[in-house]
Amino acid sequence: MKRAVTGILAVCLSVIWGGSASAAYLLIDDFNDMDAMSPLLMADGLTYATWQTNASGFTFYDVAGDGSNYAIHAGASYNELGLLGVDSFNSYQTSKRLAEADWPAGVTHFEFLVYNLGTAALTARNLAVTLAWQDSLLPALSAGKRKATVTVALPEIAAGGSTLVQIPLESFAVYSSTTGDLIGILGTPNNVMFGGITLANCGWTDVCYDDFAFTTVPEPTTMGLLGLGAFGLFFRRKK
Ligand SMILES: [Ca+2]
Ligand SMILES: [Ca+2]
Repeated sequence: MKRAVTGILAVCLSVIWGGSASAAYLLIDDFNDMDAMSPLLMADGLTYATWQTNASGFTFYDVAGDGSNYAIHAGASYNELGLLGVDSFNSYQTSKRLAEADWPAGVTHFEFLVYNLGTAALTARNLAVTLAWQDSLLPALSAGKRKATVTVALPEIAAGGSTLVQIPLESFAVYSSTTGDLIGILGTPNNVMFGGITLANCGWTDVCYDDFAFTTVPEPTTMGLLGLGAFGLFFRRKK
């Protein structure tokens, strides 16, 4: 009986774990090559998506001080950092966009790191994150409705600290007057073609960004079940 119960628990654990074992991670850029190009996976195998600001230039910051980890610094006077340039979306060719075939299964979130490189705490503030999507797969939408913006509330970041921003892709579906039509589309990333990223109001002194990626974040309910299952095994062992 005990073995049977343990076995059932193990099966439950493996089934639950199986759901999150498909964790996906699609790196857009870690900036460690100090190159303005993104290592974004493209349908044609080329990696020439470029980062740009709405003013000229940005720098790469040596986060660790030993050349092992660089981040991108949009500059204190700039207010927009973009990959492929969401606002000039039409000027880019289809081949430069992440294609449907490149999406790893199970992606749920868009994430990136924010570093505070300064000697004072970075006060909490809002950051506008825009993702854009390939137009031909969204035929019903006009040009102004191919992108969606989420306002992220950054917490206070201690001097020298960092924070990981994780935005559920589904939250991009709930947006303003111009992108409401995207409801139901952005939550199914396997069916759309990714077109670009823009961070607005991001140009602060001593603030850098790193590790832009699409990833899988287990749902709280899954984590709760995992914890429950682990507790069950622990409890049985003690008996
Ligand atoms: Ca890095
Ligand atoms: Ca790069």
